[in-house]
Amino acid sequence: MSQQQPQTIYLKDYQVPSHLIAKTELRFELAEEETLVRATLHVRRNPEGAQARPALVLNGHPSLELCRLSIDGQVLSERDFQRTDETLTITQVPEEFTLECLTRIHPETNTALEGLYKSDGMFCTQCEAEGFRRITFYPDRPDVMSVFSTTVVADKTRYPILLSNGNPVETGEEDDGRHFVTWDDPFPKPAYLFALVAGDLAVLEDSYTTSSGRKVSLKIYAERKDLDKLDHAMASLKKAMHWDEQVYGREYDLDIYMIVAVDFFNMGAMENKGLNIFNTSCVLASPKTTTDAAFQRVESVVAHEYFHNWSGNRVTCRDWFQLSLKEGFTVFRDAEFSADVNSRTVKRVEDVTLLRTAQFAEDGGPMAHPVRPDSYMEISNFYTLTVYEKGAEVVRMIHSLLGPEQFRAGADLYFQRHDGQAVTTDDFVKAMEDASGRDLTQFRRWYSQAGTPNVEASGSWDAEQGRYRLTLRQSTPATPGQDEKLPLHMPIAYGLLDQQGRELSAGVLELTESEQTFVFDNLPGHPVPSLLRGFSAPVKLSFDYSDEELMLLLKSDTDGFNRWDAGQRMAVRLMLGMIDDYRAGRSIQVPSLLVESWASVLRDRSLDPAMVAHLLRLPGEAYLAEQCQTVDVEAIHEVRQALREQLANALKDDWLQAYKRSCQDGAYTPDAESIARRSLKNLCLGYLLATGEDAWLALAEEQFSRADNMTDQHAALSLVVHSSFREAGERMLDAFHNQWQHEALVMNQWFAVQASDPWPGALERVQRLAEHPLFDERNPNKLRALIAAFCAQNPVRFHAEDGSGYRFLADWIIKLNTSNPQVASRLLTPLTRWKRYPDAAQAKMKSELERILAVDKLSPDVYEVVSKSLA
Ligand code: B3K
Ligand code: ZN
Repeated sequence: MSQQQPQTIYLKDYQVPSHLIAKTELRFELAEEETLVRATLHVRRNPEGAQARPALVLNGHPSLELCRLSIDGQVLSERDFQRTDETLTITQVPEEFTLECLTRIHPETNTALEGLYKSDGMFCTQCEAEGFRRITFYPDRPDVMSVFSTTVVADKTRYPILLSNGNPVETGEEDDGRHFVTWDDPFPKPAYLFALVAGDLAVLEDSYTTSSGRKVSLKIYAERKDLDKLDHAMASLKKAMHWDEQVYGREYDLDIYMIVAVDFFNMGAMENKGLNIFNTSCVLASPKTTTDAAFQRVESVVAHEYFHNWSGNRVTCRDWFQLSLKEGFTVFRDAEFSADVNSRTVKRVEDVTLLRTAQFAEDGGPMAHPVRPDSYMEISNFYTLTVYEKGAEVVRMIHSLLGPEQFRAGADLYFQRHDGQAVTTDDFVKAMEDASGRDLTQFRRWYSQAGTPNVEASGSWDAEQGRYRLTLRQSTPATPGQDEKLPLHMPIAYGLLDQQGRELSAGVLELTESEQTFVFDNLPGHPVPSLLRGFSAPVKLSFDYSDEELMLLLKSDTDGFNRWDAGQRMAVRLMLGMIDDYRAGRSIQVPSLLVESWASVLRDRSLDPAMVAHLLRLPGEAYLAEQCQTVDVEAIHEVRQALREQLANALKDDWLQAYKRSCQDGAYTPDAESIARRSLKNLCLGYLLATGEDAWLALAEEQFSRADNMTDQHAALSLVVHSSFREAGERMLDAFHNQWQHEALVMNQWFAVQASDPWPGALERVQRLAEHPLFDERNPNKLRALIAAFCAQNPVRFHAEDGSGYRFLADWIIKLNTSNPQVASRLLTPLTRWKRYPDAAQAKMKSELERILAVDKLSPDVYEVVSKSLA
């Protein structure tokens, strides 16, 4: 190894901070070549700290240039403090004092996009988790909460808009063409919620009157060219504010709520107090440039960041091991919001698909960790599907166990008890227990135990007594560092159906033991169990259903989610059989059962169109891969393609009719019903194209050129580009490029469609596109559109036999390791799964990981993921 190993931080080593900062005053002088930051900290010893005369240890970063340091006005000399790469220590400090620190920083060259940096000429910040230490020396930990006052000074022409957290309290001009604004945030907050923006921005303004009658000014800022794409975000924000009042009784607390859209951003968005900063991809939306999926993402991310104002900001995390305290809870809140304002079943199907595909894979891989991890090297690596999505499932299970009223009482108690505090997931569970009187001791294991539990269900029928016995057995596979697993407390929502599909009984079973049998009496006949309704626990549930039973559930279950799941179970089972046939060199035949059930869904006019598109979508390649012991990427791809083709041909007329039925007149709207129609229509178009017949190409071309919205245009583009109509695909790509080359977000789609094209030649094309003038390797959205789309959404080409895909990714990781370690480490995911592939592929993937590990000056982000993957 060519570098020092980064330190591992453990939850068990947590200690309260030695000092508290009552007030933080900041003054930023922003300029093109450098930025000066003057920080005035009002410090006092923490009476609850472990030591009587503790040294003051501040976090820092090698990029900080320390210009001056003083205590109570006395300038310190170099002998008075010690500096390392990561810290600044002052050994002798009074009980209470004012520390003044002047630093010089360089946002203009900051490519890591952490701390203060520039995005397209505007200054902005990203401080969570540990970005504030790149701005000034500070106790950069979430349990140090301080009141901030921030003055921003910059050239008035270039940066007319100067923003920070809280309310603007003073503005003024200096004689040299600069101006300033001072912002005061009255709510104490940790440094990770600090934000600053300076730029020449346009704004959409509106207002919202809270339930208690306070008027809040709402402002969404973006570059002038994007001002016409902010209405959807504004409408979403108002909906979210109203929903949180209705469902959680939570009102907004400042006079102003701001969102700023920036193009260079490592993640989706950030909930800084009163000043959210968003990736443009999560805030801009207009019918012509934005797909339905992106419209819905804007709505849910705007809501998510808004909900953080209570679950995250008013009540924050004690330390970063508690990240799911705010993220799991807030994802649960935003999912319920989306379910309430759109289609509940569709939302659940989408979320569970993500969980079962990507989170289950994470839980079964080398980076598996509990919802509350107990150690990390680099916290940025723990903004994971486990912390977010599984964390939300854990909160959902508490909701199921307590019921809505007691859950609400628990949430009220949590917010009231901990307002203004930095707390733990345990405090959250305790509030739920205290409000409901329920004992959640065993339930807490969900926070500390990693891995996806298996639940095996089996039933036995006693006809004489009319008795059905349902036995559930649970076990959780070992994960890195956790060999022994204990039984979990899980709610299993269920229903029993009779052979005609009528519901006999329904409820929630509580599974707490390794094995438990539940007895149902007085039944008229052998029931068909519908288990884990609504996906009531994040587990893999198996039950030996017959084909007929699955058909029955697909047709009649009252639980929409389980209807969909019955179809998926049937398709997965048949496809796994076909994959075996393919590998054994046998011809692959579509089982008539699948054609019949697909036909019955397609022809059933009584079904909610919102569900039909989901019911008719074959399980994705990544989900199928999850079901295989060893992943044969090619077999999975070929079988899925062959099945699509055969379903396409067998049901051609039905696809066409459903396509026609789903075309709608009138202006585009992003409501759930219209979205469902477009989704069904485009699913049908995909099947029609899969027949390979020219007539359907003409239909797709017409849809492409006449579409008045991006959903239909993009669907036609990607379906044709990924189809056997190669020349037509090229023509469409050119047309799309010419039409949209000035819209950055639309061009991301253009890159992604090509990167995910499963036909041969994709890698060469991606390599060429990396030289395209619109590609910018400093912009994470572009990296995701091209590099991540190829490596994570194009399995057949990424896993090319010659290892070229692996080499390509490793080259990019090595390059990005220096410029943007957070993004580098995220892109790594597909390589970390090497143990799931056949031996030859394994060896090639592993050797690329080893090549990365040998690189000089590996960032902690990349080092942690690579070293754990190789362990
Ligand atoms: N809290 C931020 C995520 C910050 C990620 C830092 N690496 C966005 C969110 O989850 O709402
Ligand atoms: Zn969040």
